[in-house]
Amino acid sequence: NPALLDISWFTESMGAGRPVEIESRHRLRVTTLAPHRWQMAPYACQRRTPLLHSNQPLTEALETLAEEAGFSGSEGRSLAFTRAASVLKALPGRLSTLEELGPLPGIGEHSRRVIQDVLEDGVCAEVERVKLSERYQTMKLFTKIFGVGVRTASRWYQEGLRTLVDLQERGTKLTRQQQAGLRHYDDLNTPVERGEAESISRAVQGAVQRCLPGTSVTLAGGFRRGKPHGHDVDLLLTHPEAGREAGLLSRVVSWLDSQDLILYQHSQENSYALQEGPEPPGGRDVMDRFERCFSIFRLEVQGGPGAARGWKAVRVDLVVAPISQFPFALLGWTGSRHFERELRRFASHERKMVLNSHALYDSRRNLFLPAVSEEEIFQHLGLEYVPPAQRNT
Ligand code: DCT
Ligand code: MG
Repeated sequence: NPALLDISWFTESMGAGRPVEIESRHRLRVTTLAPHRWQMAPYACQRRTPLLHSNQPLTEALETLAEEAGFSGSEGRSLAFTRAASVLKALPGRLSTLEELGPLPGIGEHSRRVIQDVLEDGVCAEVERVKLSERYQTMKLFTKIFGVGVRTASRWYQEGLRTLVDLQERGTKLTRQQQAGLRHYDDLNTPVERGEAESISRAVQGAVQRCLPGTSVTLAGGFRRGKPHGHDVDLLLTHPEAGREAGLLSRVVSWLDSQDLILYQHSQENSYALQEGPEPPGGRDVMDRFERCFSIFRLEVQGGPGAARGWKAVRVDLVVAPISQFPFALLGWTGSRHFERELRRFASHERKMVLNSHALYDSRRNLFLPAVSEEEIFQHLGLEYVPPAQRNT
């Protein structure tokens, strides 16, 4: 029963908006784009990537290798696998042979081999080996501790540590953050449900209304992209009158703390000044310089893993953005991580602009480009607007 599906967004970059025929539930035949079936814009921020896609086993395999490469400090290799996975996520149908891919951008030789293995055998031996390796498993275990990154996990592995018990028994020096991460390890590695995120958002809403009425609280991160669950709750705070947000965060956190809603928190001050110039905030692990609170909330629950004690620990990030930077903060904190990386790469390589979560700077004209909405930022970049639900790259 052939039906027509509009994929104009998909072939946009090729200057064509052509329909394809659906032959069966999974097979798409592009009638006018021979010889290979699919074409795709080169940057992930030029594509629409929904949450659900048809190539899960392939993207899982590639993302395992991306993660493994990241654990080994091979950022370039990690990025190559992430890029390949991102392309597959944007395909409008299930891939059944490697040939159908054609010369799609961003899928290298190694990724093609992995895809071929999974298509032919259902699994890729290299991926299975990685998943079983002691190093990968240990790195995964350690990096899931709040406050532990690849470098620390790698050092512990080199020192012969293999389990969470090892960390405790050998008296490994832990930061206050890591101690909290270890104490709440199981809870923090249990997915946060959307309802739980909304409930935390309401609690924060209540707190800001007490401290500074008019402040808005926006649920960003994966939940804004439509994910049903996530690893944390990302909340952006802003006030419509410039400057009023100063000092807000500490008052909000104190109040939440007084209500026994906070199990752990540490805050960082705003260290961003536009006068500093257009460079993206420095430091490998520094995403932006907003005033920010990294916290663990004590969320009352009725069912689920924490039901017996009546509460569950949940990671929450509170970020305060001045109103003039809010659209940039919202865009930056909505993700996905790869979508953000691609936006910045597009801005820099294609437009000679510097984009971060604070501002957009045009290096050719030497000026900042203000925006009051995400849409306006896309316009400045000359990109078609991609709604949050389509940023799941
Ligand atoms: N982000 C980014 N670069 C980073 C880290 C984060 O651009 N190095 C952005 C993208 C998403 C947002 O910040 C929130 O980060 P996470 O909570 O890690 O991502 P998420 O998509 O919300 O994932 P999850 O659903 O697991 O929380
Ligand atoms: Mg998140």
